[in-house]
Amino acid sequence: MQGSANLNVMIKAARKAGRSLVKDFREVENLQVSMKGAGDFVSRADIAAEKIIREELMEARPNYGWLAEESGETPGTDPTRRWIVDPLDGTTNFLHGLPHWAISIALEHKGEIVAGVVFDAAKDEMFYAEKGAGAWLNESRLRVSGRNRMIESIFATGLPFGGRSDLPATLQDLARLMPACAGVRRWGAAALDMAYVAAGRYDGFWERRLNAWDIAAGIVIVREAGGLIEPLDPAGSLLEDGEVVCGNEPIFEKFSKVIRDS
Ligand code: 2AM
Ligand code: CA
Repeated sequence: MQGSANLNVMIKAARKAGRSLVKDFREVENLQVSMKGAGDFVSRADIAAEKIIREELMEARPNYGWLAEESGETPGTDPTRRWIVDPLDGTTNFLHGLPHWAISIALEHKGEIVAGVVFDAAKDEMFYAEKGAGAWLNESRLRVSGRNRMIESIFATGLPFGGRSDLPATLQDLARLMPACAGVRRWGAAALDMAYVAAGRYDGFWERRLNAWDIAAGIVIVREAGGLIEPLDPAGSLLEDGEVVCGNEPIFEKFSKVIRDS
């Protein structure tokens, strides 16, 4: 796909940060003897990746606003455009040497996500989309799956960690969904879960209590692949609530009904 200048800037930034993170990921295994040491190392890797992305994006578009996991929000002189960045989604996987983590970069224009990049650097899978130009994985066009039977479908979610208060709600979701479907997966990187829905690898995904930077890029990637994505509360806001349900179009109504039927 011939992307816009903005998309090319985003992809370049993701590749550059990806090289840095892949190098650090190889080091992580050597540090596993001391979890504290490994944790600090991963925090530094995360911050370094964010710095690389920020430098690339801000050099190209110095007037855009900025929202990212590590450095928070900086308004731009152009109030209509904002980068939304998670330099390392799936940090816990990275720390444990699990090759399932990604860089997520989105561009918001007037409150709408117009371009998104989710880069799985360990597997060299670049998922990207631009409004009106389709969703892509490396050189191939993406399309959500066509499955329309719940019992044949696989869904992904994120399970609450570290005492998060949404555990009871998620366990109830699972109790309703698991008997009705072919399986539930939980990998711990929301940006990749959404990219996998776009790629037809999962038929749907839902999760509570996410942040804007976890889901921003995934929103446009899912939509451009022909999927549907909504806030869990139909009257809510995707980016502000961080509670999302998405899936291929044929399954979405049945799937979202099971998830919302709490
Ligand atoms: P992060 O790796 O950027 O923090 C998975 O449920 C989602 O929750 C991920 O996108 C992950 O993003 C986020 N998350 C935050 N803290 C987490 C933790 N301690 N364990 C697992 N996921 C976490
Ligand atoms: Ca994240």
